[in-house]
Amino acid sequence: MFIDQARIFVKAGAGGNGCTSFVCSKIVKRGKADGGYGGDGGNVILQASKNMNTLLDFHYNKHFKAERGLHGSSNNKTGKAGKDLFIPVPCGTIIKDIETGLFLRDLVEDGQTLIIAKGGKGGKGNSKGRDALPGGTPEEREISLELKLIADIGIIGYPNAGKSTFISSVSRAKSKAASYPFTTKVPILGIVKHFDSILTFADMPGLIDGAHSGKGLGDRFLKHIERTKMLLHMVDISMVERKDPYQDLLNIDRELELYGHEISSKPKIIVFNKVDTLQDRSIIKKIEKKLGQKVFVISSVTKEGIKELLDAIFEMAV
Ligand SMILES: Nc1nc2c(ncn2[C@@H]2O[C@H](COP(=O)(O)OP(=O)(O)OP(=O)(O)O)[C@@H](O)[C@H]2O)c(=O)[nH]1
Ligand SMILES: [Mg+2]
Repeated sequence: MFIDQARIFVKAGAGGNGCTSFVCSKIVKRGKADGGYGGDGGNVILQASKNMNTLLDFHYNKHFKAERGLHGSSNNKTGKAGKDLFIPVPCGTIIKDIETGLFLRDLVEDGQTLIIAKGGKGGKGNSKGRDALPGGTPEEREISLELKLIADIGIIGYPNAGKSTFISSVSRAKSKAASYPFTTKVPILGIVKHFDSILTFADMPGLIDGAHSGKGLGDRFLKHIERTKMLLHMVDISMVERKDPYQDLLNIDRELELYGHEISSKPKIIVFNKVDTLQDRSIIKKIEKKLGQKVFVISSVTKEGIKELLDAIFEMAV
């Protein structure tokens, strides 16, 4: 399941207490102070990982706690520090503090980290000629995680246009394709290699009229194309006798514009899919003329036009 929002509680480890101890012998009852320091508590650290693509885990597991530091002991022995707790999150996770509403960080690159709760410092022992101190208090906070996918190309269009068939034909992504609308329920990422270059494509659930205001969960999905460099707008040309592809393009463009967040100003390639079903292709020229823009004509089934399309996408986006 793809989940793109979560709330979690994080608590770092407490610092270990400093120790009060004196060297004793048969003669000297209370000799030199030798109480060791307490160990530092472990931090809680969020770390972006390219191996994760959903926040689903955080719906089952909401509480995270790092190890505490151990107390100091006699003979100047420092307590063992608590281990840091690393929490992997998908690349593209935006972190906010719930209490203050403050934006904390956007973890984008694989391996990037954020210390989200600092462990308490270990307390000083009495060995330095002063009283021992207790361990420091660890930080704790409630945070929200919001995933906005990181992909180069967003594949958008009405349901059933052939978006998933296309991504499955050019990448190893297994995006279910079927002859009914709304087959794709969550964005699916696919890595496409073309000659020596690599781009990540996001196969989006189909958009419908009113998507910008939440129809068909459109607004939830549109946010995942906010960070793409470019859009690939796919239209089902086999429907030409029943549906006007030109109007389809305008309708979806309008949704992008109404959604905002500058997604309508992204560079866009228009693709007419399912050309294998057309007897008469003259309609394509007519629509191109109306649009004043070149459209790419492909068949994800026969692979016609796919190479030319990838050439153009990679030329524009790499
Ligand atoms: N003839 C033909 N059929 C195609 C082509 N591409 C896709 N299809 C068919 O069109 C139907 C819809 O394909 P999908 O890839 O599921 O479409 P989608 O745009 O991902 O649909 P949603 O996930 O519902 O938005 C399936 O039955 C595909 O087999 C094509 O190039 N030619
Ligand atoms: Mg699909």
